[in-house]
Amino acid sequence: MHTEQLVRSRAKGGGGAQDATAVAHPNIALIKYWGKSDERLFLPRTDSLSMTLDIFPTTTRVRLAPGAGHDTVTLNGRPATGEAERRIVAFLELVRERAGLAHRAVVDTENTVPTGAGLASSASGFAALAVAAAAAYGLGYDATALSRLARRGSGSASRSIFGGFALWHAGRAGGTDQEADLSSYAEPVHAADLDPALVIAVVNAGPKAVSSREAMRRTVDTSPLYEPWAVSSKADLTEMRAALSRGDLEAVGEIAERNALGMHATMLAARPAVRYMSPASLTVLDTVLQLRQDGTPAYVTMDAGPNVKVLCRRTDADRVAAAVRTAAPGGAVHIAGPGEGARLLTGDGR
Ligand code: 2P0
Repeated sequence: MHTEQLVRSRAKGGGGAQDATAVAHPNIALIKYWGKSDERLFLPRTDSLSMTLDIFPTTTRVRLAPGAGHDTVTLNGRPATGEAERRIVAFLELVRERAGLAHRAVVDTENTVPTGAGLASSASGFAALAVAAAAAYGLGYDATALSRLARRGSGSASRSIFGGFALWHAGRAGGTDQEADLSSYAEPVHAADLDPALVIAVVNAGPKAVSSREAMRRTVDTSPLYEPWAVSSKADLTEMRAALSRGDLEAVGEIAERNALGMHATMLAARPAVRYMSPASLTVLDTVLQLRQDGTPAYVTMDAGPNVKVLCRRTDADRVAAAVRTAAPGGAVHIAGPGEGARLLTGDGR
């Protein structure tokens, strides 16, 4: 019997916890996910690789509500509305279809990411929701199946199922939906003796002008630099895996920096251009270059926003954070290390 059929028959027997709470952390990609080959199934164009953080957890409780006519979703104590609510309800629909159960749910999410920190809360959010909802509805999924499920809420959430470093396989679009869906999931990657830190410089807490979903779509559709980046990202990943396995922080940083700046180049060449870098971002980039020239291994990565994440040794993190604070006063600076994967806190609501 196929795993998902097995799981479904178990759920029909009422094996779900009915009430489950899970926690997950954000992740920062060192090899970026930028562009989809299938928007409906959330299949990325390229493989990506990230570090899960040990700060800013999201905690999500899912309780089945037999007899309720709709899902009730609360984010940080307030009813979810608009796009956020729509995405969570669509995700619950997928879980219900898999479980063969029609019960609506009550979802409570507490996000500790400071507002506007520029860290996609969708990664920790959908990882925590996937783990809690799978337990509540009795799917009985292993970590790989949870990673595939989390991917359907937000691509980067597939990586937050795992702690430390995680590689998300792009998989193969085409074929049947089930074949395509099964082909794309994350898995942990071993990194030898790296002791890394990510110093997160929040230079602008305002909302972003273009969502990452729209920006990556526009880049794939219109940027002449997209395909060259996708090709070079493949080579970056191979080199990154080798650098991680030998614990070479300088190489990890160099590869991560060029991969991220290359991704931003693809967006700058999109029509119309998407530009997330601000003058304050460039100031932090200059500071990191200076740190490097002065002998501290420190490397930047940036996502779909102006904030800058600096990869360095944990022993250098306080010094790097101080330099960044001086260069970009007024913004918050956070220091993160490698964190744990998503996990269930309670499976039965007790
Ligand atoms: C990443 N980002 O690899 C890349 C780099 C932003 C820049 O994953 O459309 O919120 O929900 O799959 O996962 C942000 O995109 O997008 C992201 P969807 P997601 O971390």
